[in-house]
Amino acid sequence: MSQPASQLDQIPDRDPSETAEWRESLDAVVRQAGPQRAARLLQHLAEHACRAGLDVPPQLWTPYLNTVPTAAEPAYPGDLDLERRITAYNRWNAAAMVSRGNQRAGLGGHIATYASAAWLYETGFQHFFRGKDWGSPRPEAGGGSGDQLFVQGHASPGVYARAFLEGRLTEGQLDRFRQEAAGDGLPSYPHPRRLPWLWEFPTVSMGLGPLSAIYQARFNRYLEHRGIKDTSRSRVWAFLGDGEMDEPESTAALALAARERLDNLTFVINCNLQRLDGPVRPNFKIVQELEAQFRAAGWHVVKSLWGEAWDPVLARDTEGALTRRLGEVPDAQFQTYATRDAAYIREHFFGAPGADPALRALGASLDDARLLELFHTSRAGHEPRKVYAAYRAAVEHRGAPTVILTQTVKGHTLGPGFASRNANHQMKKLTVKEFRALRDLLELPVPDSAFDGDLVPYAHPGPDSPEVRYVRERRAALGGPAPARRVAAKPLPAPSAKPFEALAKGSGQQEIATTMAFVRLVKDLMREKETGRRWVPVVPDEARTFGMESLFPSAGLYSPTGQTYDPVDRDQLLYYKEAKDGQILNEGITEAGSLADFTAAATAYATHGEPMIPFYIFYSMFGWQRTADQFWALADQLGRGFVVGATAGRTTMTGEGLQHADGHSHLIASTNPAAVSYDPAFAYEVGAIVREGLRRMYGPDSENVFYYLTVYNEPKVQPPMPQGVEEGILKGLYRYRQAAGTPADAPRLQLLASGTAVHWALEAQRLLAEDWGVAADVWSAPSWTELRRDALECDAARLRGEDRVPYVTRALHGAPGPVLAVSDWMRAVPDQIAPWVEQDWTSLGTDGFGLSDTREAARRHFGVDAPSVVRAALAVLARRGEVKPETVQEAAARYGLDA
Ligand SMILES: Cc1ncc(C[n+]2csc(CCOP(=O)(O)OP(=O)(O)O)c2C)c(N)n1
Ligand SMILES: [Mg+2]
Repeated sequence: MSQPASQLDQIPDRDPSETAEWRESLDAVVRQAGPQRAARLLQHLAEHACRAGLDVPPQLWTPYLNTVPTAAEPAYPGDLDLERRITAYNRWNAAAMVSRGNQRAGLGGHIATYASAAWLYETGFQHFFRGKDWGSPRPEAGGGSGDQLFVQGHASPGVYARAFLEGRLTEGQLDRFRQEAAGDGLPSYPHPRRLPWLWEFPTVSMGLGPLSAIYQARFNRYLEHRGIKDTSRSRVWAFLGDGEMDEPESTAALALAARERLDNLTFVINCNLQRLDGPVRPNFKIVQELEAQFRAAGWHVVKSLWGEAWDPVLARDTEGALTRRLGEVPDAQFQTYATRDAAYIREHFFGAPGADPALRALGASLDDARLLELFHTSRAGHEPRKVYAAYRAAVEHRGAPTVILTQTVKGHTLGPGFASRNANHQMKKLTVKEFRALRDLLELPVPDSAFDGDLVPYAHPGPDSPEVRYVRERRAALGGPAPARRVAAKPLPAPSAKPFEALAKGSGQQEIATTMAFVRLVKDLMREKETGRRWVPVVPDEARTFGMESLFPSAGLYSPTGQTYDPVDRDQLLYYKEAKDGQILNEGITEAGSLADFTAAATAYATHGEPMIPFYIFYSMFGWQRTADQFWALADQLGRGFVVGATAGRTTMTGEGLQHADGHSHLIASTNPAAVSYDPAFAYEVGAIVREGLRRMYGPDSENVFYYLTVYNEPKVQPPMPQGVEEGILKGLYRYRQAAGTPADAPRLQLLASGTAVHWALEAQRLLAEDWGVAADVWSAPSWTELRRDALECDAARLRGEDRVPYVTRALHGAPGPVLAVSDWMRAVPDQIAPWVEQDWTSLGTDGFGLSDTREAARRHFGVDAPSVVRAALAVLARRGEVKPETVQEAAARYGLDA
């Protein structure tokens, strides 16, 4: 029989008959021993070849079995008896705190997630997770970094329960779970901003945790390769839900993690086969799907599925019938087995029509008790030895990140009302009867008399009990408590004045865009002696757009493998220089990845005790609206750094059209309480803002904020900084140029503008004076958002009876005439301050979709160019009777506005 064409036919086969013999041997096995046997032999050979270092394609699937056989498991290093009791206390207290909160305050909470994951955490806490003092190379300098734990948000009650056992939290605090308003309560999920000494990483927005974890592991390497911190003893652990893996961000950076050989990273995916509404893959198998996905990406995959009870049964699976059946039963069916009696399991699992006789025989040999144990509870994720074996396999693996796919039962130990039930994610309390059953199962010394009606007590063995002593000893041996957040970083010295002076001088005759001004400033700051190396430029494949390629040869692009090729532009001054100690993180086209980079760098002051100064510069339109949730997580994680929306504005991106035309990011940014937003007009404003940002974020009383600046690509002559405007820049408003050349009794108004629109306002000022005899004062408003925030604070103070006047009201006080505001953003951006402006308020803006055209045409289209501003100004004045009504039409005709 002729063979179908093979890819290999293209290259000579040195021994075709040998090749044919191999093929025939395989055919013979299929004939004589069956396809299963042949497949098994092939898997053996593939594994063998891999171990021998042969370059063969990786297998994408393996059977639905544990990766590490029981016989190959390492000895368990802990006192299992004690650890069981400790886990029992944690299980109890986690369920108790949620139930009590629900009964007493009607609050929510999650019980089933931790119930399935208890051993995944406990084994880690007892034997793996390293605290901040672990092997610290320089304890005097604030200790090491320890491991970084991304805890599954809905498992947080278990982490709190453990902290209670350790004495890190009190009973009163457990009772204030989700009751934070009065102080000293516990946030629902991991929130560093809410509980900064415990949580390092906010996780509950599904998908952001796995993405951040990858970039965190990557940033740990970056710090090490750049000689900033020895992070070789840190491991990133990310605990994830199998349902969570459906979020696009969860898998977005898998390839990066494998490509960069991040063996300092472990994913633990709790495959309880359920998400919130029901099964994760009702008709398929989530573990197998994830295995293929991770293997294809190049990860080391450890499946940890079955508990020990399965071993003797699998040992009798000589024909592979059981293994096959386990591999074909869809997840939702398996979930059902976990809730049914032995007769159902016999009939549907072992005895389905057409079932393999060997499988039937195997089923018949198992008694009912054994069957229920196997199908109801025996999962690897509930057995510390199995979890330990999987974790060891992960930490010992070199050259690739590891994912542990561990199978559990959602709601394990909580009884038939919870375990494997579709609704269990949302169940917030157990009945007293269920608690009694839990107590008996866990063998906890909680007497009936301790129950207070429906309210169950917490359980604690006492601070000197063997359990607590053991926990403390283990944590001490592993370098202190976990999770833990600690800020040991010292303030950074202020940079020298020179780079800022350069901007304050103005650009003379030269036209430069504010994007370029920012990049030049940062280039100078990166040369600062003490702080220069702490800058971390992050850019998603737009460095050339922003004129940053001049940084390539000087700072270098970070690449853990250095540059293994001869770059095409080697002979050029600005060549594409990659280096192991490169400073720039150029991630390719991933705003999400870049923001994850930024977040790791922006929090290094806490995570690693090393303040870094990241600036993340992106295409304005693809920042806030695309990744606003990550900006929220950044704020939650108390990140500090500069976020720069370049090519900003709805009309400034000549010809790029509506997908690129950003007229609203400032509005989105205004919703993030940690974002200090600016829309500077001039280079000197950029300088003043960055200087103040450095002081506020890295100086002695550093604040947990990050700075957001929008910069433009429109070249302009940059004026020198006028005297005494610094405070106004930072507060958000100052008078830039008073009206001139008009009579004292001329009609007058105030033009407020931000960003590139200040130039239109200045042009309008000239036209109003020259063509219409109207006097306009021009104000620059670098931050509508900060003005509003100040006003909101003043309002609140006034409502408390204090006498505070908002800065914006004071600054404009007495300025004659109405106010007309204009910017390259939608009107709602400047309108933020309208309630606190005493004068008549009108605004112009770029509401609606953008379009592709020249700047001039686009500005005319939105009615924000200088002539449009003039007409609007005349209309406002006409309404007040200060100019003749006809002038409005005259202006339209004169400038061709309605043409
Ligand atoms: C982005 C996002 N979408 C939706 C939710 C709401 N949510 C919280 S937990 C959950 C189900 C989680 O299932 P899984 O990841 O499997 O975790 P498990 O509790 O089963 O371990 C959902 C939908 C969320 N927290 N974040
Ligand atoms: Mg799940």
